[in-house]
Amino acid sequence: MRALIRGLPASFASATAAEAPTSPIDVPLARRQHAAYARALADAGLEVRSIPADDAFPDCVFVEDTVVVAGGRALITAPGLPSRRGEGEAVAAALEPWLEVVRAPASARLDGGDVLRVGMTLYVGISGRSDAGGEAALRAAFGPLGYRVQPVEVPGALHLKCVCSSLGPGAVLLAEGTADPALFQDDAVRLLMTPAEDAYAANVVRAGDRVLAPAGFPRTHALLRAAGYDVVVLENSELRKADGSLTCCSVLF
Ligand code: CIR
Repeated sequence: MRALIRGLPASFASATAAEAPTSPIDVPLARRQHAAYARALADAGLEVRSIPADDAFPDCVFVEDTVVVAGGRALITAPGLPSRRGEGEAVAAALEPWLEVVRAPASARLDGGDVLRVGMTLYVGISGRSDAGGEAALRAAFGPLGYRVQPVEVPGALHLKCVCSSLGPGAVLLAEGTADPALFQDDAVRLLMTPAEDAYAANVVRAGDRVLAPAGFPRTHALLRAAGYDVVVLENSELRKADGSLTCCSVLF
């Protein structure tokens, strides 16, 4: 498996945040945290490809939002935040050697952070960033490949994957008190629940046979370990200040 990541721009201190952080983003520390993340992906056996940052896009390190990959196809999204439109072009160029690249219409709103694939279902958060046009774009791109698209309301969260993430084929980690667990039952999933206070830790990256999880959530780490996962804990404080979680910084394909 490969992971596409993107460099952290010099402009990262001006990345978008729903709420101003209590202390400013420490860009050198953010770079070190991002480098440790890239190393953890490589150590888990993934072939890591990196594309250069573009300082014109302070949020471009959050490469997940620019593309949805399934069934050998890459849908370049139409990000819901106007300042992020245009980030996807470099991503399209990087993925073209491996995947069939298609594009969402400009009228749609769709962030990759809103899309969770479980088996042949693409769950899409209908959020402040993704709308019915984004859902339609997903259906147009992936319906012909056999994927079902299931919208999920995510009130109060930036993206669907702020409250859940994939733990590998047929397995999902979900924060209590957020999306309805029954939503996932059709996909015969193994569902693990994080306590509501650990909602941020519901976003993990399954990489090879490891699970990369954010530091500071020992209960969730213990829960994952008890379920048999090999957990790698990563510091993510500076990316979190810009509303970033772990999945945001890579696209696995
Ligand atoms: C944004 O507001 O778009 C970025 N500052 C954070 C994006 C986080 N992406 C993600 O959760 N997939």
